[in-house]
Amino acid sequence: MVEQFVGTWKLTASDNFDEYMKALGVGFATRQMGNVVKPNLVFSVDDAGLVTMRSESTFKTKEIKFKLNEEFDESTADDRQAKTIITLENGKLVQKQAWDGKSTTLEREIQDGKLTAKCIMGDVVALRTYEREA
Ligand code: ACD
Repeated sequence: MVEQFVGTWKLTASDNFDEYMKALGVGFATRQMGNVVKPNLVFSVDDAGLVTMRSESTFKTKEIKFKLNEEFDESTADDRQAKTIITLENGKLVQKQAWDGKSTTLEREIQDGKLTAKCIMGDVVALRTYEREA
């Protein structure tokens, strides 16, 4: 159920994210920002099943609106123009982005009340942990 993600989450831990950004091809200056910024992640869902996922930070705020299983155009925080599709697999929200013949997957799930985002690019995996805002 996508409802379990609804609410406001704040980043509390980030592991190997620099390597993930390098694998994406993100340049130095943007990586410096990516490494220090602690975004809030805000999920909501409306009656029609339209999901809004917003990543808010002092560096950049990005919002996507999507329906599960329906491809859409996404402009990412590091300015990739991707074709994205998000599915729900065993409670895991799986976001697949494709651009320039490449692809990456972001898997978000709730574990022990925390939201984890596993960022996968080839054999590089980063793990980011979010906790509910008090
Ligand atoms: C997450 C991971 C989201 C990963 C998104 C893009 C990765 C590539 C580069 C990011 C560079 C800088 C910004 C990093 C975080 C700021 C987020 C603000 C807007 C999205 O979901 O944790």
